[in-house]
Amino acid sequence: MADPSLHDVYIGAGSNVGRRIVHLGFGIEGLKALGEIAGVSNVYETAPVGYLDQGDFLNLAVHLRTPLSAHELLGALLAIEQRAGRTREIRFGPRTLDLDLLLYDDLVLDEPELTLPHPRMWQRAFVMVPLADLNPDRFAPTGETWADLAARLRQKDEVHEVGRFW
Ligand code: PH2
Ligand code: MG
Ligand code: MG
Repeated sequence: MADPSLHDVYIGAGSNVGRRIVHLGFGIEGLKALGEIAGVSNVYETAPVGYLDQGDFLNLAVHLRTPLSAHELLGALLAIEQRAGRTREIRFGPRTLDLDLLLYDDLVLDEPELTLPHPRMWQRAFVMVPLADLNPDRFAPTGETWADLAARLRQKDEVHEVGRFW
C-alpha cells in the first residue's frame, strides 16, 4: 500500500532547447532524489503553445510520492531547472527544462508563487496526454476522465508519441 506520510504529486516536464531528451532525463534523475517515482509517462513531441516562435517540445509527466511540502517541492523543482541551465527570458518561451507542479494531493492554492491545481493544465494537450498515461480513470474538473479529456484536447493540439524512455 502507498505510504500515507508521502504526498501524491504529478509533475509536467518539458524541453525545447538543445538535447531535449537528455534534459528530460536530467529532470527525472533530479526527481528521484525527492521521493519515490510511481510512474513516468511516454514521451510526446508537441507543437509550442502560447508563444509560437520556438521549437517543438518534448513533454512527459511524472507521478511522484514525496515527503516534501508543496513549497519545498516547488523550490526543489526550480533548483533542478537551474542545474539544467534554465534561463527565464520570454514568458512561455524556449527552455532547456521546465518542471511544473500540476497536482499536490487534493490541495487547492492560489498564491503568487504557486497555484494548485496548475491553472492551465486542463486546457493543454501537452499536459493532459502524458497525464492520462499515468492515471486514465481519474476525473478532471470538466467531468471527463483524464483519458477522455486528453483525447478531446488532442483533436486541436499537435501531440505525437515518441516512445517510452523511462
Ligand atoms: N510550455 C510552456 C509554453 N508552451 N508548449 C508545449 N508544447 N509544451 C510545453 O511544455 C510548453 C508549451 C510554458 O511552460
Ligand atoms: Mg510550463
Ligand atoms: Mg514552469
